[in-house]
Amino acid sequence: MSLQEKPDICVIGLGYIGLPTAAIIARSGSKVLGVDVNPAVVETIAAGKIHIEEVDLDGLVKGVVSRGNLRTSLQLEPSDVFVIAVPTPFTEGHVPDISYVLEATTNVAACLKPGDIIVLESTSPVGTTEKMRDLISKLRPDLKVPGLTSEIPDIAIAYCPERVLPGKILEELINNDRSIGGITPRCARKALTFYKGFVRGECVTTDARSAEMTKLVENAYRDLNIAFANELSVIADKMELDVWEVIKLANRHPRVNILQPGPGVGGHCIAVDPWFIIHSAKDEAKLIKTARDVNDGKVDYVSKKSAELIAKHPTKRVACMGLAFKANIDDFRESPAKKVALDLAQEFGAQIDIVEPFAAELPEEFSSTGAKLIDLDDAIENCEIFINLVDHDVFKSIPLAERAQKMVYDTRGIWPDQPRYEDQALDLKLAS
Ligand code: SAJ
Repeated sequence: MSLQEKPDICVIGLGYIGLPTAAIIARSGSKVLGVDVNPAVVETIAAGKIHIEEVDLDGLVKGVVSRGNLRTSLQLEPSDVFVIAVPTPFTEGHVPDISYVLEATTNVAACLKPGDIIVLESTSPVGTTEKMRDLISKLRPDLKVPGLTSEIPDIAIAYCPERVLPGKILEELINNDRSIGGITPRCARKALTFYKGFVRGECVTTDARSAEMTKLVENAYRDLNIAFANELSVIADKMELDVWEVIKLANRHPRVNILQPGPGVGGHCIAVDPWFIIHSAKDEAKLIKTARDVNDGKVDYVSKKSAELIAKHPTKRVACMGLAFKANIDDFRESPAKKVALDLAQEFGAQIDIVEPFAAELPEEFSSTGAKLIDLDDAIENCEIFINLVDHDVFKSIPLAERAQKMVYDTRGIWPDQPRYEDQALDLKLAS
């Protein structure tokens, strides 16, 4: 695509969702313009490279950029479809912040022409798509907008949340079913035609508000189920039971499927989205709020329990295993593992070593703590206490023979055959 050629589709926001989406659409043959406010992101992608880690994304982006199907810019250009995939964080007091969505909408409004389709993919509080519509109507009184005209509207506006799992984004972008919520049924039909161009999963149409709530509900559902597992793990500790064994056995029931406990819930979705529901229905969202509290509380619980173990052994070197918010990715945002490791590094300084195969260096926050990033073999050779925080495959594959003598606090249950450190201490005492 030459610089002058009009794009078919503009994707606004080139992050974990926007970039893979832009690349997949470009692969299907459309001319895509990816737009981002960050010049470094725009330049990196223009050079056929990527600024995030995601399976197979590098090759895909390189291919579509070199074929001229994806180019990038800081500025929007007129096109037929606008896909908005910008962040929707929350502010102080867990209040949803949709300012990036409204800013993107303002920019889109300036480019619109009759026949265009605008789709919001960002996770958003219920009512956001209608707010976009109202903003467009205000900025472009020349256009007939859906829901506010008795005639056939000039444009279509819809909400279609992404539901892809980091680490499997490309696969899930194509194969997952999609909910497409139109401001009107006509809007939903228009957006459906667009998504059918690159999605293999079933695309189900609905209204915009239901689609917005569906996305929030999906992540709140998972948060709640993880909270159940995390609460069980704390109860099991108190009752001196092995939570992994209990869950494994309970899951043999045909209608029971308990998730896995861990050091808390991280990432920028599951720990965030339930707050959008709580914000809209504070008095009613009791379970959802409790789940958030349980999962956030688990991080502090793990920090405290780890600190107690380390304090008992002031001369032993400690390996904190992992910083990522979940297995096999390099994403440390809102990571419970990083929070625990930082708590321990701040309290115990140079006694703490960190093993994170997905990091080239420790995040900035660790700089004054004295903790060091070491490799796995160094940890196996020199550390006596292991605090397992992330279930990376490379950690799971360490054979028992290489770790049998370690004291382990395994918050992810990655080494089911590991002697529990209380028993191990007892065994060692009996043996001596
Ligand atoms: N976790 C546990 N125990 C489990 C499962 C997960 O402790 O049994 C933890 C993880 O370690 C991580 C956090 O929960 O810290 C979230 O991880 P995740 O794999 O459950 O989800 P995300 O945040 O990577 O992606 C979620 C997905 N939502 C659902 O599964 C309902 C994904 O499909 C969404 O697209 C994504 O949020 C999003 O963007 O909203």
